[in-house]
Amino acid sequence: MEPPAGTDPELVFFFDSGNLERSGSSVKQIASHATIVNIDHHPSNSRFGDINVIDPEASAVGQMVMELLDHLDYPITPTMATNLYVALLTDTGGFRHENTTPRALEDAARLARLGADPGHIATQVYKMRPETTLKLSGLALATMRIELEGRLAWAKVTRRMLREAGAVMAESEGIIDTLNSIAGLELAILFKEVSTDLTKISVRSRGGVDAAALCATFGGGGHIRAAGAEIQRPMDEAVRLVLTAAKEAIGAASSKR
Ligand SMILES: [Mn+2]
Repeated sequence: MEPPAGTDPELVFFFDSGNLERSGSSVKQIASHATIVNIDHHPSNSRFGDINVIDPEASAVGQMVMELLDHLDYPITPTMATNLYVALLTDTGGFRHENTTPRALEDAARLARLGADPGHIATQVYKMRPETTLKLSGLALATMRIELEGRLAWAKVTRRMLREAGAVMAESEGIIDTLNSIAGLELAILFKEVSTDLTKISVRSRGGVDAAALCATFGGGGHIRAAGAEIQRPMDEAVRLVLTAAKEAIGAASSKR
């Protein structure tokens, strides 16, 4: 985020930013002499502000902003309600993640009463994909393989598919979640061919496997349920290496149970 040119603010608010590094170098420079208010819900927040308001119980920072506005007796306009609703919707994965608490749903209902339109917002957020994205998704899902009696699913995105769909690699982002929607699945892996000798992987785990630990073996990282890595190998080699490690990890996780 760039500050407006020619400004030298004395007070800077940070929202949803676990650390100062995430906000870019120009902000950091301003922050070196401004007063910083750090409002966030990441438990790992580095508390870089002069004032730190951290609430790991909040599903979205938008909820913390609502509390702040209430505290200051500041009315929430329909535009503000719309933006705050987007924060709640997206941070709960469309009210599907484990952080979809009663409080999140109550706050969403309140924002809807204040003028946020849930149907319209969902359309704007989730139903605006270009058709090239769906074409790419179709080509990639056609390569899907299911192994270990349905516990492991994987698929590939190649540069050839990008050309065929008229898409760019960034459009492959949602494919891993489609793979991860299979009933009974424990581990989903998507292989992305970035170049002849660079393959990226996205991993999702719903079972006992730590996705971050699996990706760490290949120099990557992330969270227990969602992680990734960049592997300096051609696609086919990366597939072989990662699948071997993934099957071992699934085996080790199930023997622990
Ligand atoms: Mn957030």
